[in-house]
Amino acid sequence: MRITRRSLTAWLGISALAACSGGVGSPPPASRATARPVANPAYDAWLVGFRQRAAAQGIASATLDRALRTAGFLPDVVERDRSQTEFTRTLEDYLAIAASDERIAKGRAQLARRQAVLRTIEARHGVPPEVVTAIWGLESMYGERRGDIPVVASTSTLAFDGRRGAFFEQQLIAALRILQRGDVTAERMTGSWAGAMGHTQFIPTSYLAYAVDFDGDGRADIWSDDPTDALASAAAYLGRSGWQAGRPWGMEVQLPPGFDTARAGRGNRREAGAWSAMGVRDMNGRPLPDHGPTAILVPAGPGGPAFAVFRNFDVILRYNNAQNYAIGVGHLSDRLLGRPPIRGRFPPDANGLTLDDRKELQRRLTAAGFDVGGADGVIGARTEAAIRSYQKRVGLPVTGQPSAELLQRLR
Ligand SMILES: [Ca+2]
Repeated sequence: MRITRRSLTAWLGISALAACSGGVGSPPPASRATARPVANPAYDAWLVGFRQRAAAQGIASATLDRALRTAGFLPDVVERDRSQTEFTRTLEDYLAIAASDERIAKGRAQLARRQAVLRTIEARHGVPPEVVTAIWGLESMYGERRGDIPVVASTSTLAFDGRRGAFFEQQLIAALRILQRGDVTAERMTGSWAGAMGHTQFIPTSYLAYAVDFDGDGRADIWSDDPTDALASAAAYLGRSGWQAGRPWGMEVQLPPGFDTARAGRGNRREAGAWSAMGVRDMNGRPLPDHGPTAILVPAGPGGPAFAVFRNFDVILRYNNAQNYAIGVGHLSDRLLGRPPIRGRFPPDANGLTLDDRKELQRRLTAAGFDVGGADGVIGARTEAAIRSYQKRVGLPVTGQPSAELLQRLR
């Protein structure tokens, strides 16, 4: 069943981070507007046919009648779907968001607050508190951004729209099965524009496959304010995907001079000892620990940070099949435990600017009166708009693009 989640993220081309955390580049659309359906005769006609297909798959007409009260064509969901596909970020930008000061601080507070239940979850599913908390942090900012769009509406809109119609019709059928079981009402069954639900953003098929009732009230409730069932469900997902208890996801490493990066990549696994024999070391200069078959990743190319990844890295990818996401979860989980930031230096970006340069550019734009929405070093829509305003004011060609010359001019 995990294939459905993989399909979703492969289709998104990014992690759920961009899909649900907002503020990562494009201005977030007003969710209230998104949730307001508009009349669409073609959608209504599609629903007639869908009702027959749902009935053939065992969905009772009473279930359909109740659920479809929350349905409706959502043009903004289609808009999000179209704009999402080309959206990618470098690992450096991704980590600046995924392991931001805010996400680390909030995660540490949640980890401390929920230590007891997270330990109980670990005892049952083998996944440690910091990893479950990191997934929670990336998926919904610890429950702050669970999504308020009725899932029957979002999945039916995307099933009707048809670009990924078969996939979303499968999600819609799964959502109806959840409703038919009585786990939640259609009104409470809300999620992101793409139908990812609750604290840990399960799509409906993932819910059917992995959601657990951990607090024992008889329902796997991933929608409630209390995250217990959602956190246990994420742990169950990883546990059943092969998580190895007591093992790390991976670690930052140092490569020897002249390391052939053709040897990097998940397809090239070796024993830790073989990498150590080539001169790969941990960040303290020691040989690599043995956690089974190990791959070396060099996501920013030669000269950038390098990582050794173990079996549990692949398990995180089963949750969300994007390399940046898996490194983000692993690194955030390390930071939640108080471990250090990534020490390797990312090379300058395509504009010739380092992260420090980009932060300085944002600080100087802010000081000059152009709001960038926080100097996190990530050049998003607000920073680009600020650059355009600045360029217009000082009489430069209006490109919205950061550059070394622009930074120099601001100094
Ligand atoms: Ca429960």
